[in-house]
Amino acid sequence: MAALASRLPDGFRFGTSTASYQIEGAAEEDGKGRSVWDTFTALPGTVKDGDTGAVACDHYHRFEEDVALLRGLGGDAYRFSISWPRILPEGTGRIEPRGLDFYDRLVDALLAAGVTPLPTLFHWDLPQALEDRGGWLARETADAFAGYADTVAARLGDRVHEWITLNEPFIHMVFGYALGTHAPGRTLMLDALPVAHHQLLGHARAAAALRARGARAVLASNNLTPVRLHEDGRTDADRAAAAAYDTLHNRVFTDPLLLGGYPDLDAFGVPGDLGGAVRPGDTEEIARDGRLDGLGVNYYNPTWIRAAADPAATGGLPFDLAEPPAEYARTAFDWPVVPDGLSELLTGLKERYGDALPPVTVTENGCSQPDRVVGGSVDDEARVRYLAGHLGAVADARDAGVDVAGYLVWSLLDNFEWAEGYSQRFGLVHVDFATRTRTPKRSYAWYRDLIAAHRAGRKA
Ligand code: PNW
Repeated sequence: MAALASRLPDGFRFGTSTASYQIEGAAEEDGKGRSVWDTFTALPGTVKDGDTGAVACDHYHRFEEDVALLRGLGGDAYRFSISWPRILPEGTGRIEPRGLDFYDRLVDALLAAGVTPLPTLFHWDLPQALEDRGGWLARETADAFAGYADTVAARLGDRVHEWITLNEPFIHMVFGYALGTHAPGRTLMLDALPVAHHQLLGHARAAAALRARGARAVLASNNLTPVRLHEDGRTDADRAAAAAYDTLHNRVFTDPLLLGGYPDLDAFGVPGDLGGAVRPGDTEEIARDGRLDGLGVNYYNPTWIRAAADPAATGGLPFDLAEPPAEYARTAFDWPVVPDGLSELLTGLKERYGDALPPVTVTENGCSQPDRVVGGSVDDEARVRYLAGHLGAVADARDAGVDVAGYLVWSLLDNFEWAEGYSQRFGLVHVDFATRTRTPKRSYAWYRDLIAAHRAGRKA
């Protein structure tokens, strides 16, 4: 452990991540408006076992206990998200002061605990009122997002200096608008593409609003995946399929922020104007106002690709997602455990973007395991191995010259895992969803000791 800690430099930031709908509960309290996730989870068949985030971890009422857990962990930063409909119940217009008060108390508690608050403005819980006007398919949502960012920064900007605008805009577009497995549950396939552009435009306008309120750093968190060829995928068509998938997943939401424009999409049958959404001046605005002071990277696993067996079945896209090779261990989610995928991803970013790559923070990494409390404790040995392996991969990438500034574990708490409800546990802290009792797992103690060893090394 001391060896791992000493591989990461002074100033390297450790922490954890959560998101509002996944932990807060209090879905109808203190004037909060309805979000698309409140709507989606009320529909039959959308979420495993009919679970909803109505109570979740009840963090809204128990945040002091959760901040005490963060204090005990000793990390530098805590990434949480702000619920847009708590602040603006209709998405725009009327401000709900009780919503702002909650995050005000949370930020003060974090600072008193010595933890830097790192809020995400949008982690998928769009106000339903905005979805009723088209959600992210509507260009106006980008302006609504900037107005919301301004409102939050006006209240918290004296104590919060770093912001993350969007969480995983690719996953939100694909699951929320193309495939319909997440809220708002739309199944538009390639017609979902305007959602990409409007989120990026919203990011740029929100970033401008945050900077006008004195923000020192603006980040966005992208879900990125190294793309690997399937074992029997060795033809030119397989290689073209992998390149197309890489472009869609990894480049569409990153190139405009770092390189000033979208990658070539027409080459594989995706309209380069993103369904007509791109207007003159937009890409310049995104590159200028949306420039990043840091890139947030959420990494879970590589993606194995081969040429589409039947392009008609994939909406014209040239790739199929393939099974990972059998050699890899799997998490409870059945996701393969591939730590060197993270070093591959990070060094690949440096190769692709060169000096245009700002410092990278791993804003999510972690695994779900079937954790149970036995005799008062949770022995999640597999998670300890997972985290140690991935932190080692971060150190490898740093050794190879990538500026990785920090690492945040997904997640502090077991929580509402979207379409999987409470069946997937990602926390360093176990939550009993009958009693809301928190029990730190063995991984919590391991991470705490790692952070302490890193800090001790810094003083020595
Ligand atoms: C992320 N995939 O979502 C989210 O940011 C978190 O809210 C979520 O709890 C966490 O990862 C674990 O799932 C993802 O299928 C959802 O590739 C799905 C995928 C990746 C990330």
